[in-house]
Amino acid sequence: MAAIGLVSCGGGNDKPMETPKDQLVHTLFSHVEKGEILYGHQDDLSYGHAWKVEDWENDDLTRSDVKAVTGKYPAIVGFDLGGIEMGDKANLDSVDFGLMRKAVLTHAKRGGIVTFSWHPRNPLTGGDAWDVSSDQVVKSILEGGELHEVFMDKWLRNLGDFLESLEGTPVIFRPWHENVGSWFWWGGKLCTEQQYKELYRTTWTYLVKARGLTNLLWCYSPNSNISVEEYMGRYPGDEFVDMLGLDHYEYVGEDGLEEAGVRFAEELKRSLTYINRVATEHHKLMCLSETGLESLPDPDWWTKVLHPALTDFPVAYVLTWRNAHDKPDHFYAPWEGFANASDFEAFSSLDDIVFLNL
Ligand code: BMA
Repeated sequence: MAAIGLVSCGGGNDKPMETPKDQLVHTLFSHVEKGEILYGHQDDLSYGHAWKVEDWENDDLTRSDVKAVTGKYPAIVGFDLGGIEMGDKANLDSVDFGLMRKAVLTHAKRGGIVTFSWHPRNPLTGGDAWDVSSDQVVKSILEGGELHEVFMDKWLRNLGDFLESLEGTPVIFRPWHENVGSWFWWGGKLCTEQQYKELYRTTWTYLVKARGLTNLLWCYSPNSNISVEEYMGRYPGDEFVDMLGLDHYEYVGEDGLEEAGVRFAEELKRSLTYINRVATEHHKLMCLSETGLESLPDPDWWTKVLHPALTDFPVAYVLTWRNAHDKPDHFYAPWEGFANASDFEAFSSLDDIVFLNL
């Protein structure tokens, strides 16, 4: 296992000051150059399989399913901002935004890296991110739309306030994800390519230009099983994106576990091949922004399926999804006592895989 460390790239007086974002870009590229892949886990410090931080103000946030199994925290911890746009107290998975902020700062202080996804509500219908009952939602919040002001003055303002409260901590921000499939209201069939790009750019322009946030590393992360044309059809442009991501999961079908693993790896390699080509051409980082096999029925998934599928690509990080505290089968990393734990431990000890080494 390799160690993670922020690389200081401070220049002399003649060089412009590096922003927190630039420093994070350099840190990630330095791991990529060494052939290292950072491991990440969603919501790792807020809850895990059958436990949850409750009294967060008095909690030192040392509990982690990943640490319980490997002795190490993940290098990357993911958080979800869904609900921040409404000014909610807690996110869509009942994580208090106070706890989230504390966990972000705690993880960064330990030397780790943070990433944010965002499952915002549907502003037109009041439903959730998965409410695809109208294809007018994106249009309604863009300039000229009836909800544009609400989007700018409430939604993005609330989002900006939270991101600004992180004391300049650099974070990987990947809004409007899985945007080629049509399960979110900003998905492929729910808006035109042009509207999607405008949505992403409007978000970027507000946070970067109007709010002056220099700590956001922007990740564009479509879903998988799409062509490079579909992937790039909604690409917002080089100015707005620092990292090319991919959300890709393994699903077990009627043909069983082994075939599922083969399919997962084949499709992953196919997607990473073109993402690598585009990332090289556009000088961008790349990552596997979400992945996993729910409930981990494959005892060797980490070392026999995931790792071999990744090793040929300069992937900066791989993040497995959350271990829900209230849904016993909804987990993507092992927890103490789970059958697959020894393979995960072996994965965490591989030379090219980076966990947080305290
Ligand atoms: C999904 C599931 C949901 C969750 C959402 C946002 O993939 O895990 O239960 O609410 O992500 O975290």
